Amino acid sequence: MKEELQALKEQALAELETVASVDALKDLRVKYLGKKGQMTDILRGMGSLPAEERPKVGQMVNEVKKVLEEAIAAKTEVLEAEALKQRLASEKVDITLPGRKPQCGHLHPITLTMREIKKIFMRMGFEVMEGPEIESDYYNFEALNLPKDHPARDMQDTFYITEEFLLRTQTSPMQARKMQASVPDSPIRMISPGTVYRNDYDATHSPMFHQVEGLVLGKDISLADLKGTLETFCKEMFGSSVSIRLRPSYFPFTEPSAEVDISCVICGGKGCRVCKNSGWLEILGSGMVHPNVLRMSGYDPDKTSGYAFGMGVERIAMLKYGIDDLRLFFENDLRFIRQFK
Ligand code: 2NM
Repeated sequence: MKEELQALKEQALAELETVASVDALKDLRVKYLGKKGQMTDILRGMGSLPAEERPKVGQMVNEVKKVLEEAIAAKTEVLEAEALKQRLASEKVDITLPGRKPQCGHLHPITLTMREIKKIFMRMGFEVMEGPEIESDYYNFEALNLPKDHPARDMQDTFYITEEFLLRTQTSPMQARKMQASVPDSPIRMISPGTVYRNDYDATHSPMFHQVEGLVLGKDISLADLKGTLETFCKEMFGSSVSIRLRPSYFPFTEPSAEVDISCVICGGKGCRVCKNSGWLEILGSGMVHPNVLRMSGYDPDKTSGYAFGMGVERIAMLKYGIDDLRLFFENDLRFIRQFK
């Protein structure tokens, strides 16, 4: 048995000399010292030795194991150092290369347009008030003089959550809230920007879109104030060379009502595809606040008058940036979105 151990040791050490890689070294370790290795085979024979021989042989087994472990460890160190040296010689890091630029996000064109609209009105002294997107039937319709049989209240056009609650179809409910929260007949000059929802989807309608609505109330506020303020807004938004015109219209919450058009920003009013050869673009709805709306929110139409208006942010952005399909805003194609950095 002693001879067997001696032979095993010599054979292992000889083989170790020829090993050239860390992987081969691992194999060698398994072959001699592993659970199913040659050392284990020899140990199995211990049982047949006379009792007095066993401690001596046991001691020798431990010595051989120790010698082999140490030799393998030493060789591992040598091979690893060699491998590292080779890698350092072949791998080159060019520390003069410029760093990678971090990808930086930016605001969505609708957010940019929304901010610009808000800024213009803030400069004119308007306060900005936001409200809930889930509204009651009362604030979204009833308080704004939309009768029960009005087509906008149809299930086909409005997303109802329950019979009483819905996704707001306009931001004006916030204005009814503001009137009701104010001391009756105190002046108001506000805009309410935000997201609104209507059951509609094509190149010019999205079920989710954005609006800015405005309300100005006070003593002797007239249609002249409406026209002057909205003309200033349009010139700030689209350039000082645009002119505006008011066209009679109808809204349930205003009387009289008017559409505000701007001279076409594409052709300058000569007529083109975008303005359908009319020279004008519809940009806003507006009007003098209906007496019923004032009364329902605690204002006295004999003491207070005022105007209101509303605009679609997507439409403004489309005209400002020359975009012909509104769906582009919400498809999140980065090739489109990245143009508005
Ligand atoms: C529009 C057009 C005309 C409007 C009315 C009101 C309120 F609250 F005073 F009744 N807010 N906004 C209004 C008027 C909105 O959007 C096309």
